[in-house]
Amino acid sequence: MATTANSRTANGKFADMSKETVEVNGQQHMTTDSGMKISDPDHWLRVANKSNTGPTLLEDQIAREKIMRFDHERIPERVVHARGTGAFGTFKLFESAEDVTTAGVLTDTSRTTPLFLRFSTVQGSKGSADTVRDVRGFAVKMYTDEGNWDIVGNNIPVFFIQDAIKFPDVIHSVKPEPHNEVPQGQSAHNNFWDFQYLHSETTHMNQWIMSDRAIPRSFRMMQGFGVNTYSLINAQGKRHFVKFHFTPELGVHSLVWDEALKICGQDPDFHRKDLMDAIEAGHYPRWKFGLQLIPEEKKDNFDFDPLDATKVWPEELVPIRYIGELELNRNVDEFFPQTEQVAFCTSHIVPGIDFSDDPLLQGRNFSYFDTQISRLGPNWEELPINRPVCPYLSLVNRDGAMKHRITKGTVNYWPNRFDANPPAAPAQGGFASYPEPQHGFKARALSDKFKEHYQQAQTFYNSLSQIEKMHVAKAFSFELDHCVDPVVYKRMSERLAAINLDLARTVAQNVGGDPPTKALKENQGQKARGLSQLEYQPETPTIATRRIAILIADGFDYPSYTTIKETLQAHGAFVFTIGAQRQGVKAESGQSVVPDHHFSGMRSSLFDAVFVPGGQHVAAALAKNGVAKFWITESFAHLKAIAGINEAVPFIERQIGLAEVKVASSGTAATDSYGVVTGHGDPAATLKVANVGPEAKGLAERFIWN
Ligand code: HDE
Repeated sequence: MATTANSRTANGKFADMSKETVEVNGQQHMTTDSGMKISDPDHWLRVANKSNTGPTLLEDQIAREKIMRFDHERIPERVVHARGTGAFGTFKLFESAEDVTTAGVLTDTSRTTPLFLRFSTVQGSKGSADTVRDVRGFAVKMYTDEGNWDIVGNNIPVFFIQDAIKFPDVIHSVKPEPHNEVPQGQSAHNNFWDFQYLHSETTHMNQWIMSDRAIPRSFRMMQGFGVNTYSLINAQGKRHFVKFHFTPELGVHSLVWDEALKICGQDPDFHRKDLMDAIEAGHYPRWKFGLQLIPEEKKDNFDFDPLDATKVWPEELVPIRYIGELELNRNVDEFFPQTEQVAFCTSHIVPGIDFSDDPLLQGRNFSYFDTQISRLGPNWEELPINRPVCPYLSLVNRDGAMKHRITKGTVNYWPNRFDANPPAAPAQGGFASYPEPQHGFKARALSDKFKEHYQQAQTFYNSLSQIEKMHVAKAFSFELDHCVDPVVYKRMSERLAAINLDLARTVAQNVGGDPPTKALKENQGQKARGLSQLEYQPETPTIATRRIAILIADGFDYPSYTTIKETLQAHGAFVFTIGAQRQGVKAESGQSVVPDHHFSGMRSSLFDAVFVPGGQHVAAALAKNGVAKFWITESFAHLKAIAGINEAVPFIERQIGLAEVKVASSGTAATDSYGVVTGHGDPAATLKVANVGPEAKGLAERFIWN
């Protein structure tokens, strides 16, 4: 991916935070928090008797401060989305949406708006693994000229429940069970599936989370959705309902389940490292930003309610209008004050944007504001990561724990005799709520269209490719297998007959349910665009940032090793050499290469592809190493690109063990069979077949299955 000039330097948020930023630079002496220089940080003050074994003195203010600060380092983790990572970036419009909104951030194409984006998983605690099966959070804070605008979205466009009052129930059901705090970061347990069965409104969402969307290959390769319905208001006061979309330039790609499970143990930080490494290397991830718009008067024209967050707005009916681009281009300097203390609020909007009566959004607007108080205290909006970059001043919101800002002047109320800090009229940029007429009576009720729960779940399933459908069946089978209460797995597998009878029967068979014989709801086979992730392929497939392992052993062929490595690196791939030890490995022609990792330190699951260069003794040497052999077998099972040259070819063929992959054992041709690219002679010819390059087809396209 090309790295364009971006606004790193012009980013107003960096200038803002720099006021609070200090650096560990080796020059400045260490001090206490009150600024006094410390001469001995290693010993607690004590009575020095003959052998220096006297009592420790509580009077040591330096030691007390250090221990006391350590004792209080923790703050409550987020009650959901505790595990996450973030980065800074920018938002640029390429088309003004002034026909539907007055918001500067969506109309002024000359602006570069700074932002912070935090990705997360939902269920696990702060120290859980990145690659669990879960929804991913996609929370964007834009520091606009009119105040902060937060889109607190997910990588799945729908949600489990329709009414915010059910949120504590759905989250309790998925979190570790109350009696034993088991399992961590997993939905595969009785309580979750019990809740899902008892709330048929979750049926659509649980199709999505059992699909490959819930095990992304990278945060950079997922979509982001605002999920809830907001409003846009234009200069004439006209309202459109809106859903926000972020579509990744790299396409949408997932792990396979076996990989995801293994990576949880092999590298629990896999996703956060992937994001940081790409940004560090200058491969800035980008997303197109789009709007789906429904004019207010057309709200009732659909067979679903556009304010129901368990439904998508089918793109055939409401196309996405892409108007901007989001780019992430800088890692955080320190995790806690930035990623941990960033606090999002669905209620943070700017003039030109407003809410809707989406009952989930209304509850969220209360919850996010409230939760920040227990996590960060009442002055959380003053923290450097949270404060706006535009001028801001609240005359009345004062005091409270950890007040930071100093507001000069003699009045703290409005109106005041000085007319100090008057409100802004809408024409001066003041926010005015959309004057929606209201009539009715109080009731605990949702509209009738909210009662239909299966149609879009069927459409989602019908729209998947065969492979994706198979993954859904396997995911349900895994999850319900982990439920030990027959009530749970029996009735949940039966419920699947409301989606697809074959799916229900397969899952019931696998998990011990009673295979249903009749559909619970007839499936008419309706499909829709934008649901199968295979539709989201990059316009230009790229190998940049893909992790490629090169396996070597004594006697490897140096020229083919270097040709392959250099070509891949020239196209931005992250290449790692793996050998028996991190000690010099001798090439046939005498050169010595120190591998980046040794075989016991890494596993194939952590890489996207593997190459084995040729060499007289390489096959025999690798064949003696169990990890090297399994590397190839496992890579093939995980549908990864595998390539080998000359003497490496029979080694690869043997590990795969399938006759039909026997592709290039004779002649000089280079061939690609089932993603296994093998060649004889010239390594460049093999790379050509693998089609490594900006226009790459072969190797890069292999990744669509991952
Ligand atoms: Fe959240 N959610 N949520 N949520 N959510 C939180 O706020 C809540 C929902 C989402 O990176 C909490 O600051 C309620 C939908 C993300 O810091 C809390 C309801 C969507 C993040 C909260 C929902 C989300 C949160 C916990 C049902 C997708 C992480 C910590 C009405 C559109 C933000 C915090 C970050 C976090 C409440 C449903 C996404 C408790 C009551 C739907 C990405 O306020």
